[in-house]
Amino acid sequence: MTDPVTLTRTGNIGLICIDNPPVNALSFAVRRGLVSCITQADADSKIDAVVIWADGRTFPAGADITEFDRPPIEPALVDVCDHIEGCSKPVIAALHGTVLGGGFEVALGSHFRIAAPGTRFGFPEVLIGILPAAGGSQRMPRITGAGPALDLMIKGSPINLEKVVALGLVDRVSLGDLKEDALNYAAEILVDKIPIRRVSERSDGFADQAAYTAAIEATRSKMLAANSPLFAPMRILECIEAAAEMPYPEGRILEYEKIRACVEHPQHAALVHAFFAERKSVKFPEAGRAKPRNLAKIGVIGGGTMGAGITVAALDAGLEVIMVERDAQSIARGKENVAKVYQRHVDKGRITAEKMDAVMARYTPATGYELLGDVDLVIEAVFEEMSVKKTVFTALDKVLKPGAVMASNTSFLDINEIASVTSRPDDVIGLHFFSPANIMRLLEIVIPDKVSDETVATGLALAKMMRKIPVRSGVCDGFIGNRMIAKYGDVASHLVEEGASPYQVDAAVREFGYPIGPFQMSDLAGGDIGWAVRKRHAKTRDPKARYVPIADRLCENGWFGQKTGRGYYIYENGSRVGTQDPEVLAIIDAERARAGITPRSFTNAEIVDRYLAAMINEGADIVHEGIASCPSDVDVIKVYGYAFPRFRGGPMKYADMIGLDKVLATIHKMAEQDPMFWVASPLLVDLVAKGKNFDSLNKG
Ligand code: 3H9
Repeated sequence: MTDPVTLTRTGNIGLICIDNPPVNALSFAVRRGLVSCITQADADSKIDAVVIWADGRTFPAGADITEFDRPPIEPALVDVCDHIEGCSKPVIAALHGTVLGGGFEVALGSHFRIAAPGTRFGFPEVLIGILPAAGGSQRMPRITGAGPALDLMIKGSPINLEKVVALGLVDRVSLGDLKEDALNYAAEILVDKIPIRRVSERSDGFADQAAYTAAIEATRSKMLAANSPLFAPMRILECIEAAAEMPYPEGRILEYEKIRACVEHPQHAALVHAFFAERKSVKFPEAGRAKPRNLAKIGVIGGGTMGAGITVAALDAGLEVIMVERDAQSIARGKENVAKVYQRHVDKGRITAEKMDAVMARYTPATGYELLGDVDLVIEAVFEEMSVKKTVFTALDKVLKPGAVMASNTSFLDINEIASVTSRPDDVIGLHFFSPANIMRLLEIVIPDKVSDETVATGLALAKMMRKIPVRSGVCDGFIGNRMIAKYGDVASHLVEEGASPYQVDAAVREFGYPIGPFQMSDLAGGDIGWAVRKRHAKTRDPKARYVPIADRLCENGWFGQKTGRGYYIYENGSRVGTQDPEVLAIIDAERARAGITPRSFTNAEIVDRYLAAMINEGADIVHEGIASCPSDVDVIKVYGYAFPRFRGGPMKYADMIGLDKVLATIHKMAEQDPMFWVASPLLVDLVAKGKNFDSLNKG
């Protein structure tokens, strides 16, 4: 294996090059190489200054996350950064790409920093439940004070070069070739005899002690008020607070203690799982077998909330869009829906009016299919009814050019049946967006039986252009996400029928980490949507299956949730925050009496166990049937489309963490009460019997 870190010499400047694709992560070999090269450069009398530079697309994007579940190997990254800082000769970090986490810490361990335009900087450790622990939490506030360090480390989102320069974290911007400019900068430092500046010895960030303390206290109060369940952010705050209170060597020890606590916390393992799950889900087998078709111009059928959201996502991706609606009035509304999004950007100063005009110039409204002859792909987002979809696809089949991809945004319906009305089922695919489609990152790519690899690869390419997180799903009622929600939604209604109030169920689910509970969600989405689905299923529903009609009673009253001012909650004067409704509780009581149920009390833990067991069991069946490629795909869908708390990794990861036997025990116990609803997934039974977990199916 070639060494990923090398030292060469140009005149009297040593050039340390890191070469560890794809993102130059600071693996053991890179850390060892950095220490060794700095030691050599320090001892080499022909070298007077050192540049650290990285080959490829970026300066190190952080510690190597794949090493986190292995025993630590020396040198630790914190020692590497200290070793760099301890070098007796000026060390200049030459930065480009995404300077993140440990990579940023290597840069802060260096004495001077030069960066290429477009470089992004950040401390995303919090997103995997840890903190910058290679001295970063101690060094950054020494330059910037507490506020910017708290902001960067607690949010975890990157910032651009201009901001980093303004904060004093980068000394110079390279306007030409970065490597050459860094070597010249090193030479200049030597000629001008600029003294070495070690960040750990600086204290300019503490100059305004009152401002430092105020920033810490303001953030602490905000965090306490928000009552976030996340463990790492408060540890980050404690480290930054300590930076001003103790010398660097002591702060470094405290930083180590805090990261140990983070690493041992279950949120870390769950978040690392989520990180790799997201990256695994995009790897479709079809993409290795076929190339995507060209995508420049697309059609969107429907200008409602969904169609307009998809249109905005496509315009944002740089595509031309033709939106088709059935008549002048509908298309006018569709256009307004699209324009509204950009107008809001203009009003908030995010884009200029000229930029809005330029984007809208790529948008064409239409009331017929005539203009669709040369589009590369069409996404249908019309009313969720098979006959309507079939009419649209039959019409599209007549006008689209050969090779145009025909996508349906259906969230439940059988795409094989939709494809069957066309002469080209190999071009038909499901692209299930989530509302609002221009914001939500999840995209379920649904694979019908006859679809070609090329069509799937094109769907994936569209997802990439739109910066979506695509997940592969087979065809079944509701695909992965909505099929699961149907199950645990039923459990929520069972719980209410048996004695919990919708308000308690919502509170228990929020306590678990969801932003809102299932009944709040129903009110937000509109109770009529679920009602339509239930009516559709009524014909095929087994009369022996348990059915709770409470939601129907609410809908019969026209209580569809927020949009009607009333659902499970009352929304006074257009408020988006609901209050409890005694009339809803009375309806529930009446339905319990009708069903002959004597209500009993539930603990929140009992509610969550049952709710999650149904979700996990359905997820297991979905994997077992091959609808999802692996359990981690189910996790990605739930986290990105259904607000499952990311810090718990997703339902399948959560099941692994609490123990599959425990989940199975809940299912068996519930089956005693309702054996028709609670059928343990064969996959779950098999894994428990073999002492394995869901993660064992994620490999490969
Ligand atoms: C840290 O630094 C802790 C320190 O404070 C010290 C503590 C002691 N490690 O995302 P992509 C892989 S914590 C290992 O598709 P992009 C990734 O899995 C770390 N592997 O590309 C994928 O592999 P594959 C702080 C990593 O262009 C491939 O690289 N840093 C790492 O869309 C391409 O990734 C972070 O959290 C890693 N650190 O985005 C940064 N990063 O091809 C995390 C990536 O096999 N990374 N890989 O699927 C990112 O945010 C994005 O990957 C990045 C590139 C923006 C860099």
